[in-house]
Amino acid sequence: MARLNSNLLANLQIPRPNYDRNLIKPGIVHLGIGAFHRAHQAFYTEAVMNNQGGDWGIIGCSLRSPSVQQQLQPQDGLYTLLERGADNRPQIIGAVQKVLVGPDDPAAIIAAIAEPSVKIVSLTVTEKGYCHHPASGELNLDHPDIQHDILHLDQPKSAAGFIVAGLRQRWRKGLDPVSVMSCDNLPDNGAVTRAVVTSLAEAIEPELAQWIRAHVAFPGTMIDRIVPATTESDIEWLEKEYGYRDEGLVVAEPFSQWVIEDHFCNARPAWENAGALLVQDVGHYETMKLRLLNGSHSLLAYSGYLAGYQTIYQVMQDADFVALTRTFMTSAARTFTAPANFDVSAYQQQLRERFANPGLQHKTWQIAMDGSQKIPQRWLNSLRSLIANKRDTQIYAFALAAWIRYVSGTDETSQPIQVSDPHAATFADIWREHNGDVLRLTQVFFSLEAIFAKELRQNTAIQQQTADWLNAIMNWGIKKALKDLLASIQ
Ligand code: CS2
Repeated sequence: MARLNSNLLANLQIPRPNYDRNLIKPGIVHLGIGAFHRAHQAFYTEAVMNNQGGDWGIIGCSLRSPSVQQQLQPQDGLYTLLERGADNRPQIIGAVQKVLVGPDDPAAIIAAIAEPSVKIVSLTVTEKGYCHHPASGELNLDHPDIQHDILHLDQPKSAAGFIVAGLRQRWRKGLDPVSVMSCDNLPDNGAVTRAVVTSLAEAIEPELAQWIRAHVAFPGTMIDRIVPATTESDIEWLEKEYGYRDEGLVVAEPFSQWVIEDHFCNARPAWENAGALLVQDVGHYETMKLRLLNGSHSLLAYSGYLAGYQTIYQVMQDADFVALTRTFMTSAARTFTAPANFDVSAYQQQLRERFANPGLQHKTWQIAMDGSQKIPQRWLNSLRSLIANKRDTQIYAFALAAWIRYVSGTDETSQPIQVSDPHAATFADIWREHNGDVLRLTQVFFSLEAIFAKELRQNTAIQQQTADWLNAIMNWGIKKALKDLLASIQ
């Protein structure tokens, strides 16, 4: 079966780049070229180049594994973005010009950032890729990758290290600064990125840090599109329907949203012409999305997995879980100010419909990953606000109980759960040590400073409530505990 590449393009009966890929220069270096970036920022950038051209080629960088390079290099950087909703809509994206792999050739990534035509460095490196303390937003100077980068900035490992090294080259060469744009699901992602980059620069070369503070912009963004990991059966489906093989296939829902703080220190693509919203302040959008969409996602991931559901679609076929989602969203919506003129109930309804998209095989296990990095902004900030306003916190206690139960590493049929989290070993230790005493176990979880802010570490009432739900889940199973929760809230 023919593999996707430039020569094959002319024979395909599906939308494809209408600009000359050989003529464009790189304008963006993207760190963390996973499926999410390829379905989101690359898709918007592609639309800009299709409509009005411009030198916005993307140099994609993987900071860990060479797999995306292996997928895209033989395909000349081309890949299919397949939207799955009421119908299937494939499109070939041409914006990615090259994929570099950090561990293989760190100097190439630094040199790419220092290319005169490059104007933006963007990132999707996941929450833990910032090497920061989630509670304070500050760089964790003890992180092994950061320690390494302080000593060997010419061969960085961390995202911040690559950015500082690239900016240092631009600064030394007297080039314009580039804007550094985070596209990760973190509150105030622009400010977090600025903090980690400038702190690392400060630890290496204070004058460089000063230049960065004075000249580099760190726009914040809110990004949204559900992009499950591609499966072999997706690739086979495309092969059967369209007659070519694409190892770099990306599957996404039709919906996408991008809100960007209009604060750039260098040129940017006219993403607003491709549907992005350029605003002065993304904060309200970001909080709303993190607490409603991602908050529900994590809740459904832990509780749904325990109930035996593999995908979010399956979870949403269970009426009790739909009721759980609705109740959770009502509670979360009490904790933030919505963006001006925004219909939050319509947004919630739309989220439930998006979760129920039968075309997406979005695994509960995938979303359950890295809970320690996600829970603070998805649940705990809302929970603190509910506590401060003396509102009902049951649903958050239930959510936390489901998470604690999940990270025990064993499911309700005694099968192992592969817990993927930087703190997985600590969670296993806590379970081993306190298995017989649920309240004590819960208290020890709440004492983890990397996850729980002081107010929650000291709040015995919420710990007791969580322990009660954990007991319920352990004694009766998640489905019965959920019925009780719904009965107690209604
Ligand atoms: C998900 C997100 O994996 C997860 O944790 O909650 O990736 C989610 O699908 C995106 O943020 C949607 O925009």
